[in-house]
Amino acid sequence: MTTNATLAATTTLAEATSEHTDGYHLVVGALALNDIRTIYGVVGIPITDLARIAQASGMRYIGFRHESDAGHAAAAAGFLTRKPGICLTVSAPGFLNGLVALANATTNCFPMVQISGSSERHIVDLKRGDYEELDQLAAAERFAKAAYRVNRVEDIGRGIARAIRTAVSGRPGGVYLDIPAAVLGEVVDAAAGAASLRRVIDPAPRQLPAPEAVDRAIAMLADAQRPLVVFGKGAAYAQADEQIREFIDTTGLPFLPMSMAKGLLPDNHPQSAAAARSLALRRADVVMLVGARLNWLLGHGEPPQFNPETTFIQVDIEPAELDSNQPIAAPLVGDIGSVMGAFVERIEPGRITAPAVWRQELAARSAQNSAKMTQRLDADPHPMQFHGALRAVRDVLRVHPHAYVVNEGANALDIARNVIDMHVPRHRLDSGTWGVMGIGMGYAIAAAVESGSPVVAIEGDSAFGFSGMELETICRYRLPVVVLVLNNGGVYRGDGVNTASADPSPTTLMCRAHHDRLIEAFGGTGYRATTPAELTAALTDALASGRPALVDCVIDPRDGTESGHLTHLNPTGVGHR
Ligand code: ADP
Ligand code: TZD
Repeated sequence: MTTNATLAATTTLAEATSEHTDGYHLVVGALALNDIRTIYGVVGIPITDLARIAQASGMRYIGFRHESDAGHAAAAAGFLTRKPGICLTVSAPGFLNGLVALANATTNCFPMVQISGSSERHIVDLKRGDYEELDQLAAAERFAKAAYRVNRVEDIGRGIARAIRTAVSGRPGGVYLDIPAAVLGEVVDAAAGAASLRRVIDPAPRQLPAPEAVDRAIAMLADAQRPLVVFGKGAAYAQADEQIREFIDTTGLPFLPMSMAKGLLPDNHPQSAAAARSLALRRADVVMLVGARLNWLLGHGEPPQFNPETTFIQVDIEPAELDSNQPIAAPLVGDIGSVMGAFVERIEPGRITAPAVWRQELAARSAQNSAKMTQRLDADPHPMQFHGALRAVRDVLRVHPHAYVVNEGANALDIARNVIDMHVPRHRLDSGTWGVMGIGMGYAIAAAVESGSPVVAIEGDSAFGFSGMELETICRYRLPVVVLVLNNGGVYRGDGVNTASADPSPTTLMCRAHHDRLIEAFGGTGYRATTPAELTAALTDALASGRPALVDCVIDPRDGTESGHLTHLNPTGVGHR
């Protein structure tokens, strides 16, 4: 069957000359043959022509202002589509700028491929001082799932196929592909070049669990007094939405979504234990992890977050993950779609239920916590605080359930995660496993490019600064992205004082900066909101326009906790409140 991608590949190759092609065209042809439709990057020597040729072939090239942002965009595209996002970087410094995103993607288990041009091998390897000299392959090796180099033009098809399969199969991650400038420029016979390209068949083959492993887990859930299912971003990534819904519906089990699994099942689902999170984790006797690791985000599965008697079931595609923190009593290795499908098939009707006493315990705590939260959200102090601002955002987003939410910061992240309900799978993208700042604009751009849907980026003012220049990219491509800067004038808070000198304190940022004016420089619409009502009006208006916009949300500099919810990780142990 001839697909659009194969057509594009053929056209691209034909364009080189009727008889000859080169490394540039082969890279684009190989990507097109594997249904890659978008490249994110920053151009320069030696990859500028690669971007031009990609555009000429009908592929989209989205040009950024910094490679970290392009890399984060590629990672987000990988998470959203289950196809590796592609990030294109120039040699040495551009490569290194992109490497943060590649490492972050690997940590988050997002598939992406960073393709970087590199300088002359025979000069680099003797350290003779080439233009942008760096042994990039060696540097990338430690920070990626895998790193490869293409040394011959005839290996371009093989290299790209290998990078794609490595990125998406098993536990997804970031792959580095080094292509020296000389290989890109090498001219070869067009027919031989076309014949060297490969289409990867079934890049992430299903991995089925053993039936006895499923039965072991079913027996544990059937005997549990206080069972709990925890969904992580691996479950969202797996696109096994149907199987997961069926499992939760047939068992009636309570569940907790990790932050990027929010919306996999709607946050207002009656079995969601999100509003009783601490109690659910602390009291559960059997916890089933589905695409979620027992890392720091879950207190390593230890007290005080968990009960020391808890037994664990874990569903993961990566066998080495199991037992990494707590002993796993029922390991299930496989892809989440296959594993959850096997559960649904093998559970006899009525075998697994959520005991009524447990359901009531969770419901009572949820009601209590929700009442407290409502009280906080309804308070309307002036100056505006995080909760009031985020209540306004929540209410507007309720009428836009298909909008993507990107979220970073400390308080801006922790509070928004709790306040903003998600109703659709894979619509929330945030700082993730590393708690990294700087993903904001890259993730937002990828979400808009890949989906065409509106995106609302909820940003701490410090967090926004890491990728803020991409406002120009958002405006240049006219993307439907609304950036909300929760501006409390500081890292965490804006009232830091330097008692030692006249310099600003380490946490101080420019008090009362007008971030709204930044986007105006590029033709977008800037708003400034000092009350929840103004924020409601601005966000409503911005979403209705479908145009790039930024709302500077003026927050009380005294609101926010140092390190957000991570006060316990501060070495001094004292967060300022
Ligand atoms: P969270 O931060 O949301 O708790 P993590 O990133 O810690 O989630 O965990 C995601 C887990 O999901 C990883 O251990 C990864 O190996 C696993 N995973 C990713 N994709 C799949 C898949 N298709 N099938 C099974 N497990 C997967
Ligand atoms: N650099 C990187 C790349 N990642 C980080 N996580 C940090 C620095 C440290 N850091 C945090 O962990 S949160 C944060 C930083 C700098 C910013 C918090 O301030 P904010 O958010 O304005 O973004 P709030 O809402 O005011 O807390």
